[in-house]
Amino acid sequence: MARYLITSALPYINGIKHLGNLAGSMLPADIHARFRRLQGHEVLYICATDEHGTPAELAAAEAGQDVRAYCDAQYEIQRDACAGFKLSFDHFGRSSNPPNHKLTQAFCEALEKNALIEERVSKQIYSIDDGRFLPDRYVEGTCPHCGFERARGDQCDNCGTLLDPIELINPRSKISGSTNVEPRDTAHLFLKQPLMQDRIRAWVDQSTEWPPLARSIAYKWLDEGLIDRSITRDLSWGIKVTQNGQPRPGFENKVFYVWFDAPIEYIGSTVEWSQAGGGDWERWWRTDRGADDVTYVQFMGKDNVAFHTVSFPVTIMGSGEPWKLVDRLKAFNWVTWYGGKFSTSEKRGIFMDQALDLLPSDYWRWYLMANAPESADAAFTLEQFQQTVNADLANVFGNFVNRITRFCASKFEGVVPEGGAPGALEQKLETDLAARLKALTEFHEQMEFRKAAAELRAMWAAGNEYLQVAAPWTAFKTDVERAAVGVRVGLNLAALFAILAQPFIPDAAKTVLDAIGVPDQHRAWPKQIAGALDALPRGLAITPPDVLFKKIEDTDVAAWAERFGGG
Ligand code: B3M
Ligand code: ZN
Repeated sequence: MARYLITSALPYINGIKHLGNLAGSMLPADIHARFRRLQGHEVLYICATDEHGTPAELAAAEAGQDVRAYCDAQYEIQRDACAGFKLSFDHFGRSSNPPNHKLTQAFCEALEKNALIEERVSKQIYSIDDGRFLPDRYVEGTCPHCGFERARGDQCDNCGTLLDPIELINPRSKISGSTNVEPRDTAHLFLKQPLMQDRIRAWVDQSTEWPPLARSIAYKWLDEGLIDRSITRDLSWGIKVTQNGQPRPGFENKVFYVWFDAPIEYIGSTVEWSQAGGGDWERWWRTDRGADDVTYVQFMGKDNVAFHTVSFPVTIMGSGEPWKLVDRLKAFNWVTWYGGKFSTSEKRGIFMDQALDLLPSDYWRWYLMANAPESADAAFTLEQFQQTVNADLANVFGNFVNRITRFCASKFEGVVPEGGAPGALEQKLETDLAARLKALTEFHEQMEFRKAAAELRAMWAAGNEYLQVAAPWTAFKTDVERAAVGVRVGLNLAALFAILAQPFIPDAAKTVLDAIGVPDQHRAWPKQIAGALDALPRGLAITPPDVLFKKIEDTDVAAWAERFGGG
């Protein structure tokens, strides 16, 4: 038994996430966590909302709410949507909670002791009418690179260039629209990342378990050369800057930059878990307290990779303290909405809460992972969603379970038949499934979600083929013993398929396992197929479940396309 610490990128607090966000971090992390738990490993799956920075303040202002009240409300909305999708977090915390404040301040102080922090005066945009500095997204203006007139202070959405607000041409305040702005001096803390460049490179060199996408992004940043990074902002909402545990002079109106404190919340949320009675958090994070035998796995979208492979490791290593670093990292491309962007404001795409109003979570979980954006971006289309759900879940898995359990109920009194002996057909099935189970397990271990889903689907299909040939409904008329074998093997297959489906579609899997009466202790991930086709006690009473998956109709697709802006 091993120990796995699993984190998924922390969703921003500014509004409910869309299906693409879900597919690129939280959902695959959940599937991996469930898989590792089924294997019998000790798993701690941690996530939280990312609540600081200008996006949170601006969204609160737009909603006409105080930022703390806004975050409180949004946290509950996101937490409930995650619960609706059956994301099995051990803890879902908040980056605004006290543990993160303490940790973030302590990290900065440790970095400063190691001469990695420098206080430096630089020019920032000051709005005279608003009486404040305008960091990041608080200022808009014309992009100096492409001429786009609505570029944000931190990034131009037209050409994608990362910007410093001071570079904008014709800057104006996002708060008041005022152009009465000027550059003014303000002090900030800078993290001297170049001093850590060699150590980070050496660590990336030996992080051979990262996938190519993550490694190449890390090397790109290292090759371009790390720069001193400002880790504070002129904002009021966030984590206050301290020195020796006291408010840092000159920083009374400043807080840490959101990307400095957000990854620290992985630890903060684990402390929250501990405070809520979860257990000893240091065992998971401090290598001097037992965390050196933890495997730490992170899940995220590709735009977050540099922050996790370079910036956060600079914080961790630079502290000089024995913190756990990431061992394996899984990064995803984008899920697009018919090839374009999901957009809240333009009502394009389906968001997490809306999805659950339409269909149960398993439908979405299956589709999103069977088409996971692993090697390239993946387009979500309602037509493909319909096709995948109907083919895989309704016709293959659902139909298999319904057919065999109903036939058992009508012809074998609803109990696992006693008689008959398996033959060549069963032997061939077992050989085939043994190879597939090995592949399925490896794909899960390698976090290859598309391949894992395809392999599971292939096992379900092999079961259907078996039933097609064994045809107990035909055999029953001439050879009851033969039919008994078909039914017994069929019921055992239904149980096996449900056990293996638990990470992807936990609710439907549970319905099947409950209907067949598989006790909890027999729902673990199987190491081999041998015995699995005759695992249910003969004579065990089963109940056919209700229809597992209803088909998605063309009329549904048409209605949803209209409502969510389909192709
Ligand atoms: N909130 C960005 C994002 O959701 C950011 C991730 C933080 S992970 C520490 O893409
Ligand atoms: Zn631009």
